[in-house]
Amino acid sequence: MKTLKRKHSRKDYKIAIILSLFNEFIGQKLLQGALNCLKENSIDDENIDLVKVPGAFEIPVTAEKLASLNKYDAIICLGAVIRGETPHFDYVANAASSGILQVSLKHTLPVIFGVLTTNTIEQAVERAGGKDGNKGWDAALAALEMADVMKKIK
Ligand code: INI
Repeated sequence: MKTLKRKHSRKDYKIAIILSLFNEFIGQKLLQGALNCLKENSIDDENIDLVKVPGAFEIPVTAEKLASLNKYDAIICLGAVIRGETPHFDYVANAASSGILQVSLKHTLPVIFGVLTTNTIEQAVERAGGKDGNKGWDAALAALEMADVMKKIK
C-alpha cells in the first residue's frame, strides 16, 4: 500500500471565502474564525479574497463563478441557515448544500460547506465561537487539508 504523502508548502495557496450576510452576526463570527485559522496556518492576507452575498441560497452560483476563474486552491462557504416556522429553511439549506457539492465535483476543487444549519439561534451561536467551537475555523482547516490532498493526488 502506498499512502500519498508529498508535502507541499501552503504559502502560495489562494483561498476564496464566500460569506452569506443573512444572520450576519453569526456569519461575522464564522468569518473571524476562518481568518484566524488561515492566519495561524501562514496564509498571506493578500491570497485571501472575500465575497459577500445576500443569503446562503446565493452561495452556489457565486462559488461556480469563482471556481471558473481557476485561480483558487479552495473556496470556503460561510453562513447560517436557521430553522423558522416555514419550509423555507429546507429549501435554502438543501439548495446551498447540494449546490456547493455540485460546484466542488464539477471543478474537482475543495468547496467547503461552512454553512451552519441549526434549529435555533442559540445552536448557531454555540457553533460560531461558543461552547461548540467555531465552525468557520473548522471550515478553513478543512479547506487547507483538502487543498493539500488535491496537490498530493497529482
Ligand atoms: N438565507 C440564509 O442564509 N439563512 C437563512 O436562515 C435564511 N432564511 O431563513 O430565510 C436565508 N434566506 C435567504 C435566502 O438565502 C436568499 O437570500 C433569498 O431567498 C433570496 O434568493
